[in-house]
Amino acid sequence: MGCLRLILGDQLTHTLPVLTDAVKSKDLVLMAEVREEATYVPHHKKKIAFLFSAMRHFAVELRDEGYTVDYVDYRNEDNQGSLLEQVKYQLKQHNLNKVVVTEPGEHRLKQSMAQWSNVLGVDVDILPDNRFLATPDDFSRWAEGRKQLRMEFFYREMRRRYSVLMDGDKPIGGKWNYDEQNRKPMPETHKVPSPTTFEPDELTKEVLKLVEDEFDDHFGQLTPFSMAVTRKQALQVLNEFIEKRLPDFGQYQDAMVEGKPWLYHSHLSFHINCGLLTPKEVIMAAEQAYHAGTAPLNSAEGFIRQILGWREYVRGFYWHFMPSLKSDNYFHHDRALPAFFWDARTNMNCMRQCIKETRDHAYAHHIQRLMVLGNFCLLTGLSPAAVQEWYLLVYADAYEWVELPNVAGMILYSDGGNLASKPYVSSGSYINKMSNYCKNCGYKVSKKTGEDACPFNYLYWRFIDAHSERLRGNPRMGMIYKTFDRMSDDKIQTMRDDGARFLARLSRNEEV
Ligand code: FAD
Ligand code: DLZ
Ligand code: SF4
Repeated sequence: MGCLRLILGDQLTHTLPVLTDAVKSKDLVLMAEVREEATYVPHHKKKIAFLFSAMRHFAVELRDEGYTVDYVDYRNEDNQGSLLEQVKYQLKQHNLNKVVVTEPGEHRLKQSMAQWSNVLGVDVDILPDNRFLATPDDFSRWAEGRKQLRMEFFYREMRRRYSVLMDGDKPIGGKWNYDEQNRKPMPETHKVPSPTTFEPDELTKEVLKLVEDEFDDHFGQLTPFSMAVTRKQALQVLNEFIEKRLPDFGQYQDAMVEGKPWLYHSHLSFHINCGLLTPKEVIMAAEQAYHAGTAPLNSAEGFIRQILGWREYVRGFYWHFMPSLKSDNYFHHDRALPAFFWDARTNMNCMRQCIKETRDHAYAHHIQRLMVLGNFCLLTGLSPAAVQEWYLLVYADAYEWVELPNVAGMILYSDGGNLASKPYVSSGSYINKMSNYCKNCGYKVSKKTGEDACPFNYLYWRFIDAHSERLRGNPRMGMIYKTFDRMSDDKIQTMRDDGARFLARLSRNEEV
């Protein structure tokens, strides 16, 4: 008797042991498009289309490799609606006596799977996910006894451990981090290479029709759809990134330009997170480009840090701090998400552009997620639960293990500073420096107070004022509180009044 090998939608990797250990003549591979996974948050239409299409293509590849695959599509009459019920059904149909699965990326599913053996009455083997370069235990060992869990130190250990961009035990070039050469705004006339796009094939067209019919009420623009949905296509995205974008990735990493969503970013998170590419091969490709002389060190290092550093760090952080990470609310924030997070109807041009791009592409780059959208969420005191759900559903690369640490730890500081050494907040001047959004805005970035002043300006100081008790003792906030303490009482009162007026309008869902 063989076993049932379940592959989840974000486990589309041929080298996972759940596949490589299979006895092809006996075992059955199960993949299923189920309502529970597609709707536990109402994911962006493009995210569902991307994942279902990638899953269907992956199943075809597995069959070509000789695996026996049961692929249960969304409208199949045998579809049981959830992973557990589908596994139960398939075990019965095929008389199999064991389930093998790779550990899932999300806590809710891991908790559920821990009960599967009892519920199903068969052995359930949950194998480690060997695509990550650090295990949750590695992270917890690293974290033990440390007062601060700064990514930079975790990253240095990962560089040493995998000998990436190293010269013996020293970092190549003598420094671990070249960010002082990055962070440049982009000149308006600068021409950015076009992103790598693909025409939908017949399989993808079927999925697009399905999503249009079944998920019409979900957020987001479904078409045009041009994402890579196979490993071969994902490799093409990687190769074109290394050749055309990586050289300038570093210097323009933080830039934002109206009408240019893709810039010099890699657009690889979709493909790494669902398994079409492994983080290791992406890191190696960037390192090779540096050694071949086609990418400068500031770009190669900056890019590698995002994957070998941030991506591995947030995954370890997630497992280390779950489940409390999800319910933490350090500032006791509870404001509902404003309606314009769904329809982009706001006079704040930076918010409008970032939300529109999110709606159209299920993508926004890091600084848009962090310093525009995230900055707004924290400064206006939106409820962490509402913000977490929004980020989890709107981006096609979002799974809770990566979304939650970024939202709770990085943008909202709702964990009280386990991830970030201080809240990532800024006034409008940062957005104005790094983008051209302010030129087309209904508000004036140069004005600090008044009806037409940039809301980020007074909201920033309102936040500093309102949370003085919690934040003043933080050494990294010292300079900010020095400046604040020099402000006249009149000025502070005007900020407070402007902030209160803006927040009241937001709570009444009036246009801002
Ligand atoms: P690039 O800029 O080209 O970066 C290269 C790669 O580095 C990415 O593909 C990604 O794999 C990795 N990376 C970079 N930053 C991070 C980070 N902070 N955490 C983890 N990996 C990182 N990333 C997700 O993959 N899924 C999410 O749900 C997600 N939610 C986020 C929410 C917020 C509030 C913030 C601030 C960041 C979030 N990120 C998330 C991280 C980052 O914004 C995206 O990984 C990145 O924008 C994806 O685009 P890219 O592939 O073009 O990235
Ligand atoms: C995100 C997602 C969606 C939309 N649909 C499915 C699905 O139908 N079947 C499936 O196996 N996986 C899906 N996924 C991915 C899972 O939600 C993901 O495996 C868990 O969230 C763990 O990361
Ligand atoms: Fe955003 Fe303020 Fe600039 Fe308008 S003026 S685009 S609200 S930062």
